[in-house]
Amino acid sequence: FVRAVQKTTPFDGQKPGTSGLRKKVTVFKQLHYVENFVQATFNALSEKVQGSIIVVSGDGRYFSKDTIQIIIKMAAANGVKQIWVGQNGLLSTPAVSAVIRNRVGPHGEKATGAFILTASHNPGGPHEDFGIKYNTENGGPALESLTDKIYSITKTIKEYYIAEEIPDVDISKCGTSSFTGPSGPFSVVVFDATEDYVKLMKHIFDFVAIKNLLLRPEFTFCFDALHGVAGIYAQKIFVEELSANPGFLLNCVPKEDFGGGHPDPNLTYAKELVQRMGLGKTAPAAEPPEFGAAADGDADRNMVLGKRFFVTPSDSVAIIAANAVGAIPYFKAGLKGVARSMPTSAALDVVAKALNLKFFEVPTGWKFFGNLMDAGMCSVCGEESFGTGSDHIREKDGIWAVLAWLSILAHKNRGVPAGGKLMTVEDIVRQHWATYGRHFYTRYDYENVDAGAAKDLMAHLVGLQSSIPDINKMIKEINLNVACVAKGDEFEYKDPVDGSVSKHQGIRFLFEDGSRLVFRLSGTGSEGATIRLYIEQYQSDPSKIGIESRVALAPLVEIALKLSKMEAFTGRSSPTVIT
Ligand code: VG1
Ligand code: CO
Repeated sequence: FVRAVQKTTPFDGQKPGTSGLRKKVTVFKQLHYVENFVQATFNALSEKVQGSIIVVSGDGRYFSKDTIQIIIKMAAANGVKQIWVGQNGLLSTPAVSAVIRNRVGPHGEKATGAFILTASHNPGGPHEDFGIKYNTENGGPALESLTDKIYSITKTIKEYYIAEEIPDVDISKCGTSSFTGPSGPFSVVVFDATEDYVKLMKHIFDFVAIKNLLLRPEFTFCFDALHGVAGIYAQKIFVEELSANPGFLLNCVPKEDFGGGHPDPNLTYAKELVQRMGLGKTAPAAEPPEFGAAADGDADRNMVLGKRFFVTPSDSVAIIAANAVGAIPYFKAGLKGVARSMPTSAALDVVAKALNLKFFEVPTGWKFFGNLMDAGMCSVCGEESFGTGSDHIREKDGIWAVLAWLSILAHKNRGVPAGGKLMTVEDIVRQHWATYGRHFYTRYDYENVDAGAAKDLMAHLVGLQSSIPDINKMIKEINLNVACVAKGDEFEYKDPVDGSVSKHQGIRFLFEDGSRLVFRLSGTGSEGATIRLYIEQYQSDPSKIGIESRVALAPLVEIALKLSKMEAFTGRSSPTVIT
C-alpha cells in the first residue's frame, strides 16, 4: 500500500483545551478536519512516530468508529508500526493510561502514546460533542509544550498522509490484522478492552475484602455508568470479579449518544441515581442503597453518594488520602505526597498537614499531577470536578475511586458481625469532619455564556484586585459575619519538576478566615464560554459543622455575585449547574 499525500488547508481553533480538542460532531465532520489535527499531532511527535505503537480508542461516542479507521490509515502512512484498539473501539481514559504504561507487545514493546476519542462528560450524538486527546508515554495527557506545538502546526498545515488502500479493520473482534504498509509491515491489534485495567485494579485493591462487603445482604450498592464506557468495566469488576448483584448496575451498556443524556456524574445530570439514592426531588420508589456511585462518559470522573447523602469530590479525595494506607494494599508503605487542583477545597490540605505529607496545589487539569507522580512526589490527588486518582496511572480514574471507597467501607466494617450495623458513607464523612473540620463547598457554572461577556467579567475581577479595601467595605455592607478579603490574585503555577510556569489559572479572592472565591473560564467547552465560580468556607467549630452547605455558603454566594456583577455581565440570574 502506498502513502497518499493529500492537500489540505488549515482550520481555525484546533487548539486543544484543558483536555484535548473538543468540538461539535458537525465541526469534526468537515472534510479534512480530523485528518489535519491527527497529522499535526504526528508532525509534532516527529521522530517518535517511526516504528511506534499507538493506541486508539475511546468512550464509544458517535463518530468514534469513523475516526478510528481514519487514524489507522494515517498512522500507516506516517510510519507507525502497530495500532492497538480496544474491542469495539472502547477503552476508558484510565484504561488507556493503563494500557500505555503496562501493556506489552510480543517482544516486550510498549506504546508510545494514544489518541483518546472522547469529549468526556459532554453529551454525544450527531448534534453533540466529539473530541480527540493525545496522551504521551507516561500515560498522561500531552503537556502544554506538545499541545502548543500541535496547535501551531494546525495553523499552517498544507498536507497530510494517508494509506487509503488499507481496508477498514473489523474492530468488533479481538485479533490482529496485518498489512504491508508504505514503510513496511503494519498491523492493527484489537484486544479485550478490560484486560489490562482489571489486572491493575486487582493489583491495587484487596478484592477479597471488597467482595466480602458486597456479599453482605445489608450492603446495597448502585453504580450508574450513564451509558458511558465505565459500563464494561463495572460489569467485569463489580459483577464478574466481586460478585455484586447485577441489579446494582444502572445504565451500564455504552451507547453512542449516552441514551440522550449528559454523561456527567453530578447531582444535576445523574438524575436516575440521585433519585434512587433518596436525593431527588421526590421520594424514591424503594429504600435507597447504602452506597451509590457514577462515572462520566470516558470513566475518569466519579461521584460518590451515601444513602440520602452527597460526598463532595473535595471531601472524597481528602477522605481517601486519610484512609488509604490502612484500607488499600497499594498504599501500605505510605503516601509519597498528595495534590489537588487550585479550585478544589482545602480539605486535602488539612489531611496533608495532620499526616505530615508533601502537598501540592496545581492548576486545573490532570496533566499537572503527572509530573509530580513521575518524580515520585505524589500518590493521591483530586479535583473538585469529580476527579480522583492516584499514581497507578496518569489520569483521574472513576472506577478506581469507587473501589477506593468500597475498600474504606470494607476496612471500617471489617469487625462488624453478620447482620450488625454497618458504618455508612455518611458516618465516615461526618467522622472525617469531626476530626479535620469541614470545608463547605459549592461550584456555580454559567454555561454557554457570550465569550466577550465572559472575558469582560474576568477583566473586571482582575481590576478589583487592586481595590481590596473597597471590596471589604462592600462586604461589610452586605453581611457583617463574613470575614474580610486578605488578598486577591491570579493563580500562577511553577512546576516544581520541570520549572515550567502556567499563568492566568484563575482569579482568587482569599479571605482572612480561609474562605475563598475563585473564578475561572472553562477550557473544555465546545461552544461560547463557561464561567466557573467556586465558593469555599472552612468551619472547625463542632456545633456548626452539621449545618446545610447551602445555608452556610449563602452569604459568600451573595458576595461573589455582587463582586463579579455576574448578572450584569452575563444576563444570567442563576447558574446552569450547581454542584
Ligand atoms: C474541567 C474541570 C477540570 C477537569 C477537566 C477535564 O475543566 O474543571 O477539573 O480536569 O474538565 O475533565 P474546565 O477547563 O472545563 O474547567 V474530563 O472528565 O472532561 O477529561
Ligand atoms: Co471525563
